[in-house]
Amino acid sequence: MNPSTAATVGGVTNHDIITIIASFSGDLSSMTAPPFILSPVSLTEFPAYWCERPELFAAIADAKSDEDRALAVLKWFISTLKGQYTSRNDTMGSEKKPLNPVLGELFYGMWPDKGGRGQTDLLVEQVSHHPPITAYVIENKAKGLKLVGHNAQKTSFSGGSIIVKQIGHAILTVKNLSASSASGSPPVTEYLITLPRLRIDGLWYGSPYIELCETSYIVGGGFVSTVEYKGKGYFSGKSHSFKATVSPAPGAPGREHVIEGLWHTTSKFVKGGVSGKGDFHDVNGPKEEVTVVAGGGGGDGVPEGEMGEFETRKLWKLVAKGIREGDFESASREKGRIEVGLVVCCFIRELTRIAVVVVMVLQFFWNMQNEQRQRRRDEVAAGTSWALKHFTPIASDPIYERLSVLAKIQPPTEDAYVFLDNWPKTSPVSSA
Ligand code: CLR
Repeated sequence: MNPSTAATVGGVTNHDIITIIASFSGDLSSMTAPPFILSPVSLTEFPAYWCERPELFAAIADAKSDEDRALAVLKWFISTLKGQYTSRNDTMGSEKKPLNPVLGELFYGMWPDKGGRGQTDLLVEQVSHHPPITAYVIENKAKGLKLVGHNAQKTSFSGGSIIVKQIGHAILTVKNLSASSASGSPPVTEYLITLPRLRIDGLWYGSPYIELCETSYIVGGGFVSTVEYKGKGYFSGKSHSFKATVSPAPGAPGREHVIEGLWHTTSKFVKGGVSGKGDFHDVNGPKEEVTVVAGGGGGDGVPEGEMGEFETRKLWKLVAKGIREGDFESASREKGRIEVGLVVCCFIRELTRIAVVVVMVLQFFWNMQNEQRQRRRDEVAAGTSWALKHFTPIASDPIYERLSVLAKIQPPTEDAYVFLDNWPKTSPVSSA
């Protein structure tokens, strides 16, 4: 990323400096984060990144063979990475601390049908607060596609960066809509999708951004895709590099494909490929943001079009407004600062900005420890269990167990949240 452009968006203002100093009582956990490092978006909105190219998701259903489908799933997956991991830098200047969802928080959305690709629906529920776990479903009924997954993070600090291990996985189910009893093809094909490890770099410049590392897998439908991630200075020398190998699962027929490129722009086949086509994915074109819908009750008697108290956009409305206005203020002052051209003043502000990010990182780990303590307290205070609306937890996921062995994925089993298949009656909300 480019620290100099990041620095001109939502920088530190004199006002920020005064508030930060005035609010500091010596207790790190009591320090209020300045708006420039906070994002007004709750983590429950993040699962929408999985479908910002709905046509690529729908294309999975149109594949003609197992091999084609494995490539279509990989293409859709790789094409989500730009949104998942670089979009805050693109829209807000740097990676920021998202709002930490409350237990039971809900987010509903959809992507409309266009050109016969079918409507895709999104449902998200915060299924745990300590530790934070988010469960989601993305379904395109017309195409017989369903993605169910959950997400948690385990963070640590290494070599000046925050390392985020993603815990959880997703299962993509592809229904064979044309399956007749005679065709011999299975009625559903399941894919296990695991998630990459992240490194948050740029902390010492005060401009955090994400680099992906290590390996993630997509296993199912007779194929295993292994995606290796590398940053600057590794195989291509460029940041956001990846190399994906699609090979037949042990004992299954088919060819091997190898793809290399940059996940935030384009990639090419370096081995295999389909009918002479060298290009694999390209995410330079526009993406489609989710349309938020109110589902706060639908079936529960709440008037349609009205959001329930636990729906993300309503729940965080005032907080988000505060963060946005804080940012707006700094953005407009930033403009003034450039016009005046006070180099010394800028320099001091830059230093403060970096110091504040460092303090926020420290605070982040401090809070994590407190959270551990809180968790133990929560466990002791039994009896008060919150009823989840859309999911049931299971201790081990049989689909994960069956597919993970094919790529020797560790651990051999994981817990999961089973979707109750109770879509609410939702209605579009104006984006205003
Ligand atoms: C959530 C699941 C999404 C992908 C994704 C992208 C960005 C990640 C986020 C996940 C989890 C929370 C996260 C965030 C980037 C920064 C943020 C790790 C994995 C942490 C909590 C904030 C760090 C604070 C510094 C920026 C100061 O599919």
